[in-house]
Order: sequence, then structure tokens, then C-alpha cells
Amino acid sequence: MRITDAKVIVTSPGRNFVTLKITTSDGVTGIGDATLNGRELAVASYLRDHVCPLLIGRDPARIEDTWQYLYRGAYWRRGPVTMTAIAAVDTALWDIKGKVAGLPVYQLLGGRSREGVTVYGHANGETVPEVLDEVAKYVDLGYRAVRVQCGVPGLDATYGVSQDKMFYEPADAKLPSEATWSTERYLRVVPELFAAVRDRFGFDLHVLHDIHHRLTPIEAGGLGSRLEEYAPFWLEDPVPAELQEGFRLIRQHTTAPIAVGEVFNSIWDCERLIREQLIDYIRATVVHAGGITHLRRIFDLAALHHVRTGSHGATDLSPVCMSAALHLDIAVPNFGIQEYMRHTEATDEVFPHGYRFADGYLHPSEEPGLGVDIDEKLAARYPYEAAYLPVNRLMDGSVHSW
Ligand code: EZ4
Ligand code: CO
Repeated sequence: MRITDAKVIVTSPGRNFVTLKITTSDGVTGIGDATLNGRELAVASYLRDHVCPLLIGRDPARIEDTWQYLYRGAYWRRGPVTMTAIAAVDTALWDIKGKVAGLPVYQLLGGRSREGVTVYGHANGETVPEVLDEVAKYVDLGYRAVRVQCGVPGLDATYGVSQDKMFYEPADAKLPSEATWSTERYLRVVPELFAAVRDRFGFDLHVLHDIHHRLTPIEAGGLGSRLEEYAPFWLEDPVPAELQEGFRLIRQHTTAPIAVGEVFNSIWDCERLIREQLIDYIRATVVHAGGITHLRRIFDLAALHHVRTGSHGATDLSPVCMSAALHLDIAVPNFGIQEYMRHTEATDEVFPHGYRFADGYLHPSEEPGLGVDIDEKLAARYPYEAAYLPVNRLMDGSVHSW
């Protein structure tokens, strides 16, 4: 069997998605997510212009060899664009392998380690009482874990807090919108939010919070220590993570569990974080960290160092990525939790999928392969629309960490 076709599909059913579809000489198809929020067309070009021509004629069964060929062969290693492109190929080849074997991909990864994949939803609101009402909706839906974010008093907009409640889309403008940031005000409101959530919902619910890389290590350590009495499940992205050593300082000041990695694209972004046990959850994803093959490698390293998984699962990761993530989540020994921001109906129609939510868990599809498809006719009805994430500035106008 040989690869006979590889094509890139860009579609925007409510938001942009890039998908790679590979076809074999036996007529088997596989798909992979290649969406990089706000830089979608760069990955589409990387695939179309530089990768698809190399795939034609290759044996689709050789997943590891193809990964190494694309990673080492390009000479230019790593980076979000490259690794997202490689991820798309890798994911599509796992999909094909599953279909050829007649097995869901998680069976090829060693089979089930658990009955379901615990997910967390996003509860956000401008004020603390608004957030509490949102948390209540998730509890009613059966969620066992909820991320809480609230507006910062005195700031116009806060990243992570949306107008739409049950569907949240952070890439909100054709050119980046701008928001103002104040660490002092933020640090005052978060403990109030946690106190109110624990007061109303008790301690059985897992409560998560995303700092979006906004603090310094010492600020994050201080916040973590003040939140410890509310038993946060994790504090996500406390600081920008280019400097892995920064997390050591956080560790010296708090036992609040730390999660990081949604912007990581290779094992080298987290090698020290994991090896020195500076984090508790690694949030790298199938789509941005080199596909199932490379993410499995990261997760295995993490397993040796008491680090559990907690993959990113926002709306800019398509149902193709979510399907792939669930096959890994159900199989790996050190799974922790999976983020789950539900997609809109338009997105779900373009990407019909077999995974389902029940009692706070997501369950991967039992179909051979990944159990997800793309409706190309429908996809063609939604052309690309430029959309970017907002930029944050401090009160004095300087650009702040994302
Ligand atoms: O900002 O997916 O934890 N989730 C998040 C997301 C990310 C977006 C970036 O593309 O932080 O909302
Ligand atoms: Co995040």
C-alpha cells in the first residue's frame, strides 16, 4: 500500500481549521488536525508546498519512519509551524493504521487504562457571582472538574472571560484586539473567586484556573500559597515557560499543583520541567506537539517523573485533534485530565465524530481508526476568515506577556 494523495483542507465553520487528508492506493483515508490559531495559513503552506509532495509513494504503515524523515530530514527542527505540520501527517497515519487493522487507535496504543477520560469545562464570567452560576451549569451537566476565570475589576476585558458562555472563542477579531492588564488587581480577585467557589460547591469538585502566562515566578508562588487552602486542582501557565528554571522558584513557594504546555511543540520544551519534577501536569497536545507519536514520547518521559497529562482542548483544536487526544488519554498510564471546550454545532457538522460525553467523562469512538471524519462539501461552504488572539498591554502601554 502506498500514499497516493495528500491534501490540505482549510475551513472556517465558526472558526478556522486546517486538516490534512491522506489517501492510500487501497482507498483508505486518514485525517490529521493542522490548526495553529492565528497562523493557520503558514501551516497549510508548509504542508501543501513542502510536505505533501514528499508523502506521495511512501508506505503509510511506516509511522515512526515518516515522523523521523519529516523531523530530521527538514534540517530545521522544532517550532510550532513545523511540528503542527508533522503532527497532521502523524495523526492521519495513525487513523489509517487503525482502519487497516480494524481497531480504534487506542487499542494500537496498548488498550484501555481507564473507563473514561475525565474532562474539565470552562466557567467564566465578569463577576464572581456570574462565575458561580456558570459553574452550577457545568455541575448540572455532570462535569467533575471546572476551570474558573473571572473579570478583573477595573479592566475592560480579561482574556479567558467571554461574552458567550457555553461556547467560548478567544480569537475574536480580524486584527488583534487589545486589552489592558494589571497584575495587582488580578492577584486581589483570584483568591476571592476560589473562596466563593469552595463556599458554594464544597471540595468534591475539581477546580482549575488558567493564569495565561501573566505572572513572574515569585508572583505565581505567592498566589499559589494563598490558594492552597482552597485546594486548586491546578494553576495553569503561571509564567511564560521559555525559561524552564523559572518553575523552580514557584515550587519553592507553593504546593499548588502546576500545569503548563499548551504552547509547547516538542519534548525539548519540557524536558527539564519534567526531569526536575517542576510541574505536575503536562498540557502539550497532539496537534501542536508532533502528533500521537511524539506526544506519547513526552507522556512516557512524564510518567517516569510523577508528571501526569492534562492536554489542552480549546476550540482551536479541531474534533480531529480531540479524537486523537482521547485515544491517547484512555491508554496512557499517567493520564490526569483533559480540557474540553465544546465546539459549536457548525464545527461538529463539518467534523462528524464518534466521541461522546457522559457523566463528566469523554469516551473515544469505538470505530476503527480515530473515529472522526471531515465533510468536504460542507467544509467548502466556509472559507478562511482572518482571526487573531488579542494582545495585552500593561496600564502604561507596554506589551505584556501573552
Ligand atoms: O488560549 O486555545 O487553556 N486554554 C487556553 C486557550 C488558549 C487558546 C489559544 O489558541 O488557554 O483558551
Ligand atoms: Co490555557
